[in-house]
Amino acid sequence: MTDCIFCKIIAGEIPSAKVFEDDLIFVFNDINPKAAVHLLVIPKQHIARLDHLDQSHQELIAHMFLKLPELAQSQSLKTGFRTIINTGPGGGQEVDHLHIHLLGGKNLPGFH
Ligand code: DGP
Repeated sequence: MTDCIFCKIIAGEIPSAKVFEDDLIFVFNDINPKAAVHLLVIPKQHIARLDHLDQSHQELIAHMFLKLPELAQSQSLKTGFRTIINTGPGGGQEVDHLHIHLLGGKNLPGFH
C-alpha cells in the first residue's frame, strides 16, 4: 500500500532501526518505545489488522509467532517479555498495518 508508513519502512523509503528481516517479516525498533526493548514485528505483505486475517495467512502468522522467542533471546530478554496486538480504533491501533509489539528489558508491571 503506497500510503502505509510501515510499507514505506519495509521498502526503505522511511528510515528505521532494523533488527531482523526475512522473506516474510520485518522487525524494527518502535519510534516511541514504551520499554527498554520495544520491537515491532510486521508482515511484509500489507495486512491492515488482525481481524483481516484468513486461512491463507496461516503460514505467515505461524512464522511471526515462532520468531518472537528468538527475537526476545536476541535482545537478551532472559526473564520474559510482553507481546501486544492492538486491533482497530477501539483497540488503540494507530498504524493500519498488522504489527506485534514485543516489549521487555526490565520487569514489566502486570497487565490486568
Ligand atoms: P499501534 O498503536 O499498535 O498502532 O502502534 C503503532 C506503533 O508504531 C507506535 O508504538 C509507534 C510506532 N510508529 C509509528 N510510526 C512509526 C515510524 O515511522 N517508525 C517507527 N519506528 N515506529 C513508528
